[in-house]
Amino acid sequence: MTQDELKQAVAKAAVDYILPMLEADTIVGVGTGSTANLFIDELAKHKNRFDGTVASSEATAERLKKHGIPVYDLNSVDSIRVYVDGADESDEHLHLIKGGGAALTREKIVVACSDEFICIADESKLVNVLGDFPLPIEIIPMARGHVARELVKLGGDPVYREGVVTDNGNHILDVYNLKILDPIALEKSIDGIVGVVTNGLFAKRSADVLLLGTKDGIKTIK
Ligand code: ABF
Repeated sequence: MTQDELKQAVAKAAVDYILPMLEADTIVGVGTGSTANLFIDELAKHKNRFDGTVASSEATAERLKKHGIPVYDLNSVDSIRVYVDGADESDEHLHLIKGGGAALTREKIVVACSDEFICIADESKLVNVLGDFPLPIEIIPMARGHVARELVKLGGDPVYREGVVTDNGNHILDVYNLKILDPIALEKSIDGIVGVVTNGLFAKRSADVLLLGTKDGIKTIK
């Protein structure tokens, strides 16, 4: 199976996984990226089974609206039953690297407000040690130099993501050559750097379930 076929399979598996959770007043949190887009297209087939969604990016909100799925402002909903999103890497403990799609801040906010976080990915995303994928960091533009210098002290090689402005008007540094042996500790260290808005380690609050699309079928990792 191709990577796209694996993404399609895991997107459908995610809809099947959450269907029993859905009630008339249920709000679903929706991630960003190509796997999340396939999830949206599958979810649309059941849009009458739940109330609506909270989106993790403008791109996701637009796709949901095109399907006629209500998109609510996070501040107007009481709770989010489940959040479904992709990732760039996951280790076996469901610690994630996210942010390749530059949506990490709103993703992390919606994760924090969700009862359950289902990560969906193809098998290429599962790694033993996080860090082969460069760690995205959303930063306040004026602090780029300061944050970069602090990241070097942590052992990384930060690279400014040219031409990208996030939905929040901020910039991204991608940090290469990190061997992330303690994701929670590194997430806390980076969060302490003045000028950092969000870092792409989702470890303090990891996924609850990883649905992994593999050539041998869908694996459920908890
Ligand atoms: C998003 O999913 C981002 O955090 C991450 O970069 C992306 C993975 O994209 P894809 O599903 O296209 O591989 O949540």
